[in-house]
Parts: sequence; structure tokens; C-alpha cells
Amino acid sequence: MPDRREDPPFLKACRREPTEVTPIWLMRQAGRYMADYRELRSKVSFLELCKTPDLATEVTVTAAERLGVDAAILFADILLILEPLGLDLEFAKGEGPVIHNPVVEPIDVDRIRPMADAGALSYVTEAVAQIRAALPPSVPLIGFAGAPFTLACYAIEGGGSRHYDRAKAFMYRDPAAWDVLMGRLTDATALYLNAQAEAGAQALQLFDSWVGTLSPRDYKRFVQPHMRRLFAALPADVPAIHFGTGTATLLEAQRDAGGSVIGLDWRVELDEAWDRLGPGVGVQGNLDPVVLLSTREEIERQARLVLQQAAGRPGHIFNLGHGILPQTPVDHVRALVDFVHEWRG
Ligand code: 1CP
Repeated sequence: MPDRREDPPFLKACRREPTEVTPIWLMRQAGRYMADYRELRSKVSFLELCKTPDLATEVTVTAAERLGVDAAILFADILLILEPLGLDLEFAKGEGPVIHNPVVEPIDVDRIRPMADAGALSYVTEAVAQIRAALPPSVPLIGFAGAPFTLACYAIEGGGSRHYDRAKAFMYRDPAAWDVLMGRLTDATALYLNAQAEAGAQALQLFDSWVGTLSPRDYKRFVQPHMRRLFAALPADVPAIHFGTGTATLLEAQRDAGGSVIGLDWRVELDEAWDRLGPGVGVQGNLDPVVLLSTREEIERQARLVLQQAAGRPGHIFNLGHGILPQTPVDHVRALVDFVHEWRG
């Protein structure tokens, strides 16, 4: 058994062990709100950045250092896995992701090729190994992937969407083809996350960003069985964070699907959500990212409320309820990190 007493607070909190300070990291902590990132992006495209391990390492490590956060997250994107599955992915300027050959008809699911191994994504596993080697031991590295439902939304919609009507209509109209699609995405994601853990990722986050568009009943029928299988296929000794937004009515069903930590957005009260989830899981969240666009006083007031709601229970990881917005002042993010580190109940 490895000696875990000296583990950094983020990993202890993932295991619901007490920590002296509440660990904090922030979704999208590397990105356009940072001048270093914008500077690099003026020279290379987003996909090139993701596919060049040296650059992905630089972006990940610089963001973690600048902010003084308790964990780094691999710089990559949830949609990269769609390429080896046979989808033609582009990040068009100013438009976000576009998939040029989306899954439209049930027969299109046949085009989604099962992945034999994670070899086609070796640029990601190389980045994981390089980032791990570059970070100090006090800063754990989080690997991640998109959850099958959220990936299926992009695969079917062909890009971002407001209501996911095409993806949901596909699911309702042809549940058998939906299950084949979800099964292939689940298999590929399991391979990909295992490869990230092998390369050095010390925790794994599944982003089910858009799952809150489903009713609890439909979540249980169309998503939960796949998520159960996915979590069961992950390495048992690596904490898994199960994140979604708009999930106020889905929390128990998400917990039952898997994950040692549940990611919450700001639409739920953290203490009430944790009461519902019970003591068997940790929680991550849940400051509204828009609060970071306000004043230091308001940021501290709202951060204090989140910390107070988590107080007394080990297993809280401070985060936003969704990613940092591009117009966020870096100083505000740093002030938040310092405030959380200095807070002592
Ligand atoms: O430079 C640029 O213009 C690209 C902007 C960008 C960045 C910085 C995209 C395009 N992706 C990323 C990085 C990224 N994406 C990370 C790594 C770094 C970090 O967190 O510090 C992660 C974890 C993601 C995950 C991701 N990509 C999600 C899940 C999280 C979430 O926000 O819900 C989703 C939905 C995506 C898809 C995606 N990629 C990029 C954009 C703009 C989008 C969203 C498109 C949409 O609105 O549907």
C-alpha cells in the first residue's frame, strides 16, 4: 500500500479525508482570459495547441503556477476523441466546434468506428506524462474526458446547441441506435481515461456538461446504464469526478451511476445537494462563474457562503459551477484562490 498521508489536499479531499485548507482548482483555468494563452493562440490554432504536447504542457503548467491552485487540469478538449471515431472536427474561428459529418440517421452510427486502443490520442497521453513531470509533486494532475451523452450531443448536433433537440429526438426516435452510439462512446472513453491514468493522471473528471437537459426518467433510461459501465471500467485507485450542469433533479441518479466526487453547479445549494447525495461522496463546486466578473467584496462574500455550506464535512473541493468565462479578470481569479486558501471557518 502506498503511504498517502503526505498526499496533497486535493487528493485527500477526493478521498473525503480531512485537509487543513480547502483545495481549489477551476474549470477552464487555462484559457482565453489569460494573456499568455491569447499570445500563444495568436500563433497556433486551438487543435494544433492540443496536439503539440510541449505546448499543452506549457499552457497547463503556466496556468496552475500563475493561479497557485491545488490541481492542474490537462490542456485538451472533450471533442478530440471524436476524430479517431471517424468524425471530422474543426474549431472554426469565432464559431466554436463544428463537426462536418454529424450522425444524422441511425445508419450513420455504423460510421462510428470502435477504437481498438487509445493510440490515436497518443498526443494526449504524451502531454499527460510531460505535464506530470513538469509539475511539482504538490500539484496533482487531473485528466478528463467528455461523458457519452455530452459527446453524443456534439456528434449528432454537429456543434454546440441550445436545446439539443436533434440529439434528443434521435434518442427518442431510435433508442436501439442510440444505445449502440452510447456504447461505442463509452468503450472509447474508458480506453482513453485508462490511458491517461497510466500516463500519470492522478484523478479523472467526466464532463457531462449538457446532461441537465434530460428529465430524471430519461437520464435513467438513456444515460445511466452507460455511465455505470464507464465508471466501473475506470481504475479503482484513481478518484473520478462526475460533473454536469443543470443537474438539480439528477443528482441521486448521477451518484448512483458512479464517481467518488460529484461536481455541482450554482443552481443548487451546496449543503442541500450534499445532504441529498449522502456521506459516501465528496462534492466539487459551486461558485457561479459570473461572480468573478463582479467586485472582490462580492467574490469573497459568495465564496464564503460556499465554504460555510461545506464546513464540517471532509471531501469538498472548491471550484466554479462551470468554466471560467473569457472576460474574467485574472486578478479576480487569483483573489478567489487566495481567499479560499486563507479561510479557516
Ligand atoms: O482558444 C480557443 O479559442 C479555444 C477555446 C477552448 C479552450 C481553452 C475550447 C474550445 N476548449 C478549451 C479547453 C478545454 N475544454 C479544457 C482544458 C482546460 C481547462 O479546463 O483549463 C477542458 C476541460 C475543456 C472541456 C470542454 N470542451 C467541455 C466541457 C466543459 C464545459 O465547458 O462544459 C466542452 C463542452 C467543450 C467543448 C468546447 N470546446 C471549445 C468550446 C468553445 C467548447 C464549447 C462549445 C459549446 O458551447 O457547445
